[in-house]
Amino acid sequence: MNAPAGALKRDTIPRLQALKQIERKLLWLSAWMVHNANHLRPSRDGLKVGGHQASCASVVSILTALYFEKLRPQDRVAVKPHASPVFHATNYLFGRQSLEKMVDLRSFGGAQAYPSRVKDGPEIDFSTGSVGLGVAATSFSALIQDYVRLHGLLPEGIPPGRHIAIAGDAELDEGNIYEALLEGWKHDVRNVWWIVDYNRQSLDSVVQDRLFGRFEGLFGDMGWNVVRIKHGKLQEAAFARPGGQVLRSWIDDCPNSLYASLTFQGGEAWRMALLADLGRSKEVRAIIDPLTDDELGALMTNLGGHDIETILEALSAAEADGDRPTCFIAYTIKGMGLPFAGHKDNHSGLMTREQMDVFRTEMRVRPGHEWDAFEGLDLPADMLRDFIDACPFAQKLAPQGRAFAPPAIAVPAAVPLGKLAGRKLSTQAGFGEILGDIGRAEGPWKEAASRIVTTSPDVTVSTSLGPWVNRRGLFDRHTRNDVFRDTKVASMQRWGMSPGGQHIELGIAEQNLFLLLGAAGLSHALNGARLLPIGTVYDPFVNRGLDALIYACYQDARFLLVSTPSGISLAPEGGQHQSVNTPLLGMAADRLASYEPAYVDELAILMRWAFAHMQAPDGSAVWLRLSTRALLHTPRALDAAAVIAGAHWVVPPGEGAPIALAYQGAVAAEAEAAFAVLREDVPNAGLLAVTSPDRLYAGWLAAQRMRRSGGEAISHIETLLAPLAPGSAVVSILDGHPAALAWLGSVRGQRVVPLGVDRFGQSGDIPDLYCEYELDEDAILDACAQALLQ
Ligand SMILES: Cc1ncc(C[n+]2csc(CCOP(=O)(O)OP(=O)(O)O)c2C)c(N)n1
Ligand SMILES: [Mg+2]
Repeated sequence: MNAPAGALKRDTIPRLQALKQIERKLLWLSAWMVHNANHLRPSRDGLKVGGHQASCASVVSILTALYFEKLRPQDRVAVKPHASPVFHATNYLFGRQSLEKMVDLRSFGGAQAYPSRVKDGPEIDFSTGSVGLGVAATSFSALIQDYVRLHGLLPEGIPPGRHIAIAGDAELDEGNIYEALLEGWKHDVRNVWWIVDYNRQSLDSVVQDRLFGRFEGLFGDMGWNVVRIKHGKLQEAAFARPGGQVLRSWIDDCPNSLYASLTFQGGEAWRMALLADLGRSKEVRAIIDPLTDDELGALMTNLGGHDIETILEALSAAEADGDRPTCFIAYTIKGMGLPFAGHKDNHSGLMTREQMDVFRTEMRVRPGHEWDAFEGLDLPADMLRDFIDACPFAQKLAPQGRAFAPPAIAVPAAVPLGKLAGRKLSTQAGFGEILGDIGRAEGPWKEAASRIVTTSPDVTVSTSLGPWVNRRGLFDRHTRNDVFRDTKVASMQRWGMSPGGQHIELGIAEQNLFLLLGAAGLSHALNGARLLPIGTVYDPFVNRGLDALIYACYQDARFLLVSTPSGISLAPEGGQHQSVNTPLLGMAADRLASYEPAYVDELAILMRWAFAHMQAPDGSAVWLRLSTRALLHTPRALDAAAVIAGAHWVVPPGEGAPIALAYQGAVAAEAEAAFAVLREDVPNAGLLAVTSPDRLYAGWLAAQRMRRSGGEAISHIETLLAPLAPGSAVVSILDGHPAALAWLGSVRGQRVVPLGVDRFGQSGDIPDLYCEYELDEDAILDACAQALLQ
């Protein structure tokens, strides 16, 4: 990255003046964009379109200072969800957002209501929308940046970036923020800034007074620098005058609600309130009496978060402080500069047409020129264009902009797999063995293995990552010896930590697991360094991190999730450890291909495929639901394509067969036993191994869509079920919610008797539990009898 040609030119432009012009334009464009969407586009459904003019106005100065002065192209930013319009406007000024999309804000194909990587394009570093997640994501992306840097994977000449969240103050109510803070502290995360838009308003209300004191304490405890950006230059100048400290104390002590209400009411109300409390001070009167109402209003609302100079000073001081994580509490006013500034109900408030007309006049925007980038400003357009083009942030990192697109890492034809025949092995144990063997480093997997990074929320050993970790070590920015090993205490686990380690050990918080997988799964785009992230977790606790998992998928992050153990097959552990709903989650989650193999030969096919699918342009993240239940492996030839497509016949049905069993996962043994008995009565019955209801279902829907649009397609499950007789029956069995397979009957109009778990589990052994929940051989045969009689 050479200095841009315009950099010199930029130095000749009065910088603060230019920034203030941009600030003004962002305020206008964001308010106009929302206005246009709500008032000027015809509505076909009568729904309110919405948008957040007040939330945008709150951060206009912060965005201006950051994007047009401080940010470097390698910096990565999560912008608070409700600042989406002003963020789109920012990108528009950089030429990275189109006019058409802004005109179409919140309509189909237009700019998204909340910033979206996938829908708005790669200039969005992090999607935001579910409050709290984008903020925390920056801490994990900073950790991943350190990881790739210390592994020597960053592209040459690209210095590490800063990972920045512009957060709404109510986002700090979300618990995931504090989980992330604690985890960040453990990993000594650097290069993170969180800039809190402290407008002291959320959606419903004005937030508690002096909350900042709590934030300061919490962040300080986690090793963060906390910087308050409280007063602007006007206020500081007033405070420096005789009596100024009295005024400062009054502002500092003013309850949030009163401050907001006075802001809304304006200069006259400020004067009455100040005179009532401080009217006897001649010095204070000397400050406020000469001011007009408007000037007094401007002074009282001149908070630090609206003063570009003050913001820049605070950011520069933090830069000089190095890479220490820093939280800026920027005092702002929600709706600043708009008619509903400070009003507690302004979150979804929209300016009326009349208010917009007044605002347009104030902004000197001529009708018909509302979208012009430099309309009504005090500096010439070409000067501002030069200024923006020469911003450090305007520079490209890669030919296509700021997002990288490194090539895929080659994936060998097969994973290492020992002899399975005759062994009793669970899929979880098989996973541990395969990954451990990949971790031996030599041979065809050497390159791919060097890109694998594993992580687990305190269940590394119990999800069978042990052999891999023993070979590859734990990642830490600092080398730390394994004390147990050094003192020769016997242990199976070798837990030395170093910057070269390839396992990131997390605390128990599952949201952090998925936030980290999300960050690692975007490393190719954000860091230009492709990783193959694998996260392991107990299957039921996917629910605990579900929002962050969906968030990672929404961002199109690429990773392999291994959830194990699963289902009631985890017998003695009881109901809170036995998952029921996860197969349905796998079906319902977009950009997540979900599988549940029963045997390790299937697992081996799927693991190899997953490493490729995670990297394919039209691929996705992959989820493997595994089990600790050991099954006897017998030699067989498998159709890999069928395993990947979601199902294969273990015993194909004869033409016109009246019944088939379809099993998924660890209940294979019961299905096989029942099938042996069934075949005595129905010799042409079939036995179907389902590896992925998710893929089967997706394929079926896709084929139907294709046919509806006149194309020809037949899905894998349609082909598989074709030999069965019309009106035949399918008994489906899985250790999870039966609805995951109950739909099979709709494919060709067959009758399904679905077996599975639809109640909370409990402790027991497998025979007792499979009997109670109707998954054992008898239950399957009963279901077959019922199916054949129907
Ligand atoms: C997880 C989640 N819960 C609830 C919401 C609905 N919601 C949208 S904005 C908001 C309050 C935001 O307040 P703040 O973060 O202070 O933003 P600002 O004041 O800057 O608009 C809430 C509760 C959401 N988007 N995400
Ligand atoms: Mg707020």
